[in-house]
Amino acid sequence: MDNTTKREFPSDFLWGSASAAYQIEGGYLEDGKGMSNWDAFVRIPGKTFKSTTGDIAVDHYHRYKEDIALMAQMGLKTYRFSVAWARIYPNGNGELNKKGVEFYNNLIDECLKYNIEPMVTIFHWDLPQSLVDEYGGWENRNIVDDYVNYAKTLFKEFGNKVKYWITLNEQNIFTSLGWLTAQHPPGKFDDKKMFYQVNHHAFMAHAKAVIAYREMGGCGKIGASFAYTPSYALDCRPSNAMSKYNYDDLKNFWWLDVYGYGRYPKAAMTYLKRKGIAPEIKQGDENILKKAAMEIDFMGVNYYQSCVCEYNPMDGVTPYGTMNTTGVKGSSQVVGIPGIYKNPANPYLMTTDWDWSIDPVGLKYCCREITSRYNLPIIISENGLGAFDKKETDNSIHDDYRIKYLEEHVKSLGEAISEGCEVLAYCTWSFTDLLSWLNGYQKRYGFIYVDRDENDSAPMTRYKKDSYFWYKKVIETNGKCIE
Ligand code: BGP
Repeated sequence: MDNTTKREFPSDFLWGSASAAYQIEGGYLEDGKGMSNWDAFVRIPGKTFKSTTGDIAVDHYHRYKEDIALMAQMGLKTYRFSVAWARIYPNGNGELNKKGVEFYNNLIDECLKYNIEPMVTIFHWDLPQSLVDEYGGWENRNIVDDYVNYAKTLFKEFGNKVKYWITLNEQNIFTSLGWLTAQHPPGKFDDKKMFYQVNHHAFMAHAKAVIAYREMGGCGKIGASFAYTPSYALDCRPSNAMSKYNYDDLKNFWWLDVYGYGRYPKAAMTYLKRKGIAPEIKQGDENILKKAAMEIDFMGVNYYQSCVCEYNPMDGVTPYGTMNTTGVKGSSQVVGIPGIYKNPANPYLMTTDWDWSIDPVGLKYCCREITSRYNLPIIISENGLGAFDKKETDNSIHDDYRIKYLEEHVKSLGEAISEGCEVLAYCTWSFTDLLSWLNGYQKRYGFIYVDRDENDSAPMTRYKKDSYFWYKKVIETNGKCIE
């Protein structure tokens, strides 16, 4: 707590890096893969930066061996990737696509060949479009059975080789952007009632998959990954302190408490009931959520930034402010819920070109909160800096800003560990550059520069950035080099 303790990472600490199928694979209709909701969404004019798609992405589908060899050279201990549901079940349910299973078997084997622990995300936002056409996807409770069937297929096919499973990636983000702000599929605006209902379906899908994993004898580790944006009250004015409390109940604990305790936060639920937007919960659901909460092995955290909470008057800002998807600093607007909270900028923190605050302490804050509140081990499943990178004429990429960002966050994580948090893994976002959902290819996160831009005919050659060599050293010394 006093920051004087030595930062030590456990000897079996998993230094890793993460990706998601839609953002990296490409091959969007190859070898029997079906269309996903994202394949359909990006074709609607104006939805993504310069109309970018993941049709080819960074061609990992064909270059995974090259990418994993680069990971091995670096000494990476774990590679977190997601499975594209529509490669396994092109229609979401029904007939299994053997070619899809084969691809992921090859990918997993390639990791294992180099002693890289595969960490598999079951759902990272790309939903088979057939399920949307058939019954509305996550809006219909039928999704729970189809998701569980798909998850069980993965456990059966890969369960003997994969020891780390992430059920859902950032349920809070894909539902918020999908049903409140219309920025992700299905592109619905302000459908609050449906937003909470969709979330309840997703919680049930997560919970039933966790229970199924155990029933199938799975002895690896399983949990969900949450996009955790911890909050600080603007000042000690009681109304601002209370706005932080409300923000946490509505924006953080609404998800974390269900994963960790199997129940919704009471004040938030009371508020939703009063507004008539609480989800329909069937008899027996609560027991299932509670059972799954007892069975999860870790809390997955995707951490990028913290936020500030201030009281927001009834005629104040809404959740629908402009988001910066261009990299033009200062182009995002303050958002909030009228009468509850708003999130002004933090005057003590610098921001990225996409207006995300840079706050290494926030990472420790997340770990401490999870440890105190849920007493669960933690996997940092994403953390990284999106930036414009420049490839020099000699093909070097000097991303010292990324090194600085990651170094400060790793230090903070080390402090969390020395203060009693059990952290199993740290995955940076991302290993190679890849598609940023709404920001095209210019917002880069990787250790490996991929020579492509918004133009699909680019060569896609891989180049090591300076941060590649930095992370290699961090892994080699188990974090000691940054003391
Ligand atoms: C997380 C997602 C990732 C990734 C990352 C960076 O929310 O899980 O898939 O995209 O954020 O976000 P962005 O690409 O918007 O900068």
